[in-house]
Amino acid sequence: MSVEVALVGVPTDIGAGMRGASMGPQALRVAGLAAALERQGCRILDMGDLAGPVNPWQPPIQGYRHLEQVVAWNALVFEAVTDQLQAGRLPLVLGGDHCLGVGSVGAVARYCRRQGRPLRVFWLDAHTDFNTAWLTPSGNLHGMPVACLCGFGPPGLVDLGGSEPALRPDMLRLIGIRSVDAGEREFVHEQGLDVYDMRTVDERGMRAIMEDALEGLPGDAHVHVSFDVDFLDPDYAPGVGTTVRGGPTWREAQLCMEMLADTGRVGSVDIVELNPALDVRNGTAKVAVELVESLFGKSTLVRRPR
Ligand code: Z70
Ligand code: MN
Ligand code: MN
Ligand code: MN
Repeated sequence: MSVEVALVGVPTDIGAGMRGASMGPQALRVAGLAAALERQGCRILDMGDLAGPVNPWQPPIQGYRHLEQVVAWNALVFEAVTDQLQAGRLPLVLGGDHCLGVGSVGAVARYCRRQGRPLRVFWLDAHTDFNTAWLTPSGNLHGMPVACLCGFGPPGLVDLGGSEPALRPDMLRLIGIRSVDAGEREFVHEQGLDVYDMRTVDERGMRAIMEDALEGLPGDAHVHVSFDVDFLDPDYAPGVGTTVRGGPTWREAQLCMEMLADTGRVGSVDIVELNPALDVRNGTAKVAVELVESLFGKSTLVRRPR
């Protein structure tokens, strides 16, 4: 049995504070994403890129920048991801900025709810993306998708998949966190999000925190991985809009991906925030592809798997 992976390009930077993430889907393709997944035995169906509104590059209005355009893009993402899940394929969403997580994870959550399957979402990121209009320092919606998915955000985003919130906080595991705004931090605590920040990764190690984050994963669970490339240390991944020092090394990130792959439960993935305008010879895209290859089963194990 081979997995059929549908690449869904989402060339947008409307949710970000910097232009350029809209070039991410092509950079990932050029870096050899399809060939890497084929090496892991996947069948690839490239659906091309979705076409949404252009970036009007306006200041925020009442706490949100480009809300109308973010809603329009996410409606397209929601529909495209739903279509692929219903066709029995694994959607691999190529961003684009992280605001698309609202549509992507929202579609996965509704699909799992209807199938009666438990869902666990791994949010690999330097940021918690848990801002709201009243907490945000920037108005950028790529800093808000986790809050929107938990029911805190504007109409058009919180109700994309129906009237209930897409996620309960206990369905989320946030890994690699090291940049959280002051009000956002309080809200993360108030909502009880499961955050594996870099201090914890340093103290306990990637293996222990991933074991913890995977604990109790039901055998029939659907695992969604939302991989913000700024998760990585900028030494390895300079091509992102918001670099934050002190992230996982290449090898730590590989272990994280390998442990997710070992679950055999990965059913949908986002790769977001890659910004080719800030990259060096597409190197960050290549690192992202290497990590995704591990997420789909590439292993450096020589000893027999346990
Ligand atoms: C900040 C904000 C953010 C990504 C930056 C930054 C959010 N917390 N997310 N880059 N991927 O503006 O809300
Ligand atoms: Mn993010
Ligand atoms: Mn981030
Ligand atoms: Mn725990």
